[in-house]
Amino acid sequence: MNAKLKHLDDILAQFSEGLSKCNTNQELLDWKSKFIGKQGSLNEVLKNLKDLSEADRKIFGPKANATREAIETQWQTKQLQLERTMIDEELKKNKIDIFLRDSITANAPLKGAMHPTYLVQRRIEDIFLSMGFEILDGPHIEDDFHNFTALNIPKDHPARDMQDTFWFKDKLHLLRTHTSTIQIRGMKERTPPMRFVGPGKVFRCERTDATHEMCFHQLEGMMVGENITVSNLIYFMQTLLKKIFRRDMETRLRPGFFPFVEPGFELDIRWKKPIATTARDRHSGWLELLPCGMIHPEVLRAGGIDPKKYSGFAFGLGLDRLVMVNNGINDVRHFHSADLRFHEQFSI
Ligand code: FA5
Repeated sequence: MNAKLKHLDDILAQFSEGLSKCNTNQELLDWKSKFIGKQGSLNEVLKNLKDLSEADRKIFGPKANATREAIETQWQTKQLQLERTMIDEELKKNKIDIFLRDSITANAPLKGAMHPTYLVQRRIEDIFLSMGFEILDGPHIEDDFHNFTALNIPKDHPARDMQDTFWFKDKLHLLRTHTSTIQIRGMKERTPPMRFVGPGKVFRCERTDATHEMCFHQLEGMMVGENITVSNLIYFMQTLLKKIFRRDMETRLRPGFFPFVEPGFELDIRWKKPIATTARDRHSGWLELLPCGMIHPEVLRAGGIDPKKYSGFAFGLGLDRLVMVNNGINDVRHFHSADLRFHEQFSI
C-alpha cells in the first residue's frame, strides 16, 4: 500500500516539475492530459481502485482525489500566470495613450472643423460665382513654361528671384510659386470673353516667419474681353473687398511691378490695426493686400489671345494673409500647426 501511496506522490511531483516548463497554452493542455486526460497516468491509477480491498480503498481513494485536486489547482494557477504574461507583453508592444483626449471631450463625439483658409476660399469662390466667374483648378507640379516663361518671365530674368522656387531634379519641373499659372491654362482652353478665378496652394523656398510660409494659398483671378480697362479692375476689386469685409473699404492703388501685367498695381486697404508685413505698412495704416494689373500683351499671346483685339485684368490674392487680417491672427504658422486649440475656433 505504501508503494501505491508513494506512486501518487511521484505523479504529483512529476506533474509539478513539468508544469513549470510549460510556456504556451497548448503545452499546458498537453501536459495536463498526460496526467488527468482519458489515458493520463492518474486516471490509470484510479481505474484500478475497484481492485483494492475496502480498507485500502478508504486510504488510497481520498489521497488519489487530493492528488487530482492538487494537479487541477496547480494547473489553473500556472494558466493564469501565463495569461497575465501574455497580456503584459501585448500591452508593451501596443502602447495605448489613454490621456490622448482630455476627460471633458473624451465622451463627446469628435467634431470636425474646416480649415479657416478653406472657409475663406469657399466664401470668395461664392462671391465670384455670383459675379459670373468660373472656378478653375491647376496642378501643383508645374513646368517652367506655365510658371515663368508664358508669364513674361524669360530664363535669367531677375523677376525669377522674386519667388524662390522648389525645383525638381530634372530642372524642368517645379512646385508652382503662384496661381498665375492657372491664367495660362485657362486662357488656352477658352475664347474671349472669359472670366475665372483659380484658388490653390503655392510653394516658395523661403524662410518662414509670422507672415511668410513656404506653402500658402492664393486665389488668382482674371477677366478678358473687348475694352476691359483699369476701371473694370477697380470695380471688381472693390466689390470683392466689400463683400469679404461686409462694408465699404477705403482702397488705394499704387504702382507695382509684376512682369505679367502692364501697368501693375498694389491695391491697399485702409486698416487700423494691420498685421503689417512691413514697418512702413504698420505706420501708414494701409495694408498691402491685392497685387493686380492689366494683363501684359505677351501673356495674352502666350494664352492664344490676340492682344490687339482683347484686353484683360488679373489679380493674385494671398488667402492666408486675408484670413489673418479678418480674424486678428498674428502668425501664419498657426495654419499648418497641428494645434487643435487653434483649429477648433473655426468649427462650424
Ligand atoms: C504674386 O504671386 C503674383 N502672381 C500676384 C499677381 C497676380 C499680381 C496677377 C498681378 C497679377 P506676390 O508674390 O506678391 O504676387 O504674392 C501675392 C500674395 O501672396 C501676397 O500679396 C501675399 O498676400 C501672399 N504671399 C506672398 N508670399 C507669401 C508667403 N511666403 N506666405 C504667405 N503669403 C504670401
